[in-house]
Amino acid sequence: MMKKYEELMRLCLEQAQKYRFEVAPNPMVGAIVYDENEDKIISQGVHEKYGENHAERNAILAASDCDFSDKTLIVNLEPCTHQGKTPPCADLIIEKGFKKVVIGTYDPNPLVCSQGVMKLKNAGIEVITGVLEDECKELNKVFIKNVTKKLPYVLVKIATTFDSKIVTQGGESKWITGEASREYVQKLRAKSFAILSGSGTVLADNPALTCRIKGERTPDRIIIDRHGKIPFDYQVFRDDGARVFLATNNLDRDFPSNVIPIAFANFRDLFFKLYDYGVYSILVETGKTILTTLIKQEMADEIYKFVSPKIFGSGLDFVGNLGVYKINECYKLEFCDMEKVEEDILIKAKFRYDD
Ligand code: AOF
Ligand code: ZN
Repeated sequence: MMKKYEELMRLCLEQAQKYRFEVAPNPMVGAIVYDENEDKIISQGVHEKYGENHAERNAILAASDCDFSDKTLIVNLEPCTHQGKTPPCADLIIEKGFKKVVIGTYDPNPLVCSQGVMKLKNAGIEVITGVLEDECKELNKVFIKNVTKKLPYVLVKIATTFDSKIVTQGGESKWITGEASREYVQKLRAKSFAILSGSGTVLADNPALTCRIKGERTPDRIIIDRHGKIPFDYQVFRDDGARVFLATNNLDRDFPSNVIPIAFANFRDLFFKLYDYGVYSILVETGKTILTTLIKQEMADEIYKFVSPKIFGSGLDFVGNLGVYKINECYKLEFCDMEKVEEDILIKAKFRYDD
């Protein structure tokens, strides 16, 4: 039966992820009412919009006159117990008399936080947790950060040579990785609320920092330009419907209407402010200076390092001086995944500041 639950859980995740931007900062959730005796999906429900019905409620509504007493509910996130913008799902599940509930991962929301599982169990419902847990956590990693820290999830993308260089000693950086890796980055952009870059990169390359995949949303842009060095006719300031957050302490000028200036003390301060603007996740695409500061200030959550099969020898390293003298002073990561992207390798790792 576990294989079946995993298959159905995968289906929940597939449906849920379609509403990434609509539901934020709430989680992406999908639910299925399943008949184990008949091996049949009775109905499916998804959380489609922030403030509206949760997935469990939609799945139950879609199975209107069903007898739930021998049915199983599959859901990728623990059912809620709190009265939020919608009534508690756990109560509805109990009221409908479900036999079994299969859950992907616990809800880290302090208002829920394992109370959902407890409530269902206390009502005599069989509860199975941790089905496809890693995948369920991965899908909602932005929500997990948002609800526990009130900060955006920060993913750093970096493209380096085999010896971790990002520029040759002659100043060249195009292109280090292959076309497939660069296409992969476009997909990352499509999933991000905003892309962050700094004045060094913008002045050197004049990038557009848009998502070039047709039909995908254009992410907002965050430009770090403390002293206001970038002229407003640079591509990043183009009015293409995306918001442009200009992190600067040079506020004594006129800004184009699509540009929102933000004064900031450090990255934590900036990210709290951006979170209030609805920037729930950030893809960082910068050079060495910003990355070094982000790591030092413990603000990067994850890194995607594209490694090309090239060696420069000399040149610019992707990260600078972090003040590490002893091995036990180093910054720690946890490797999460690795894949071949045509000629390159992509390494995915999460920062572990608490270890
Ligand atoms: C969702 N969708 O399908 C589930 C959620 O303000 P509310 O009532 O929408 O409650 C939001 C919280 O409910 C959310 O932070 C999460 O903890 C929990 N579960 N939320 O938006 C869902 N199952
Ligand atoms: Zn709920």
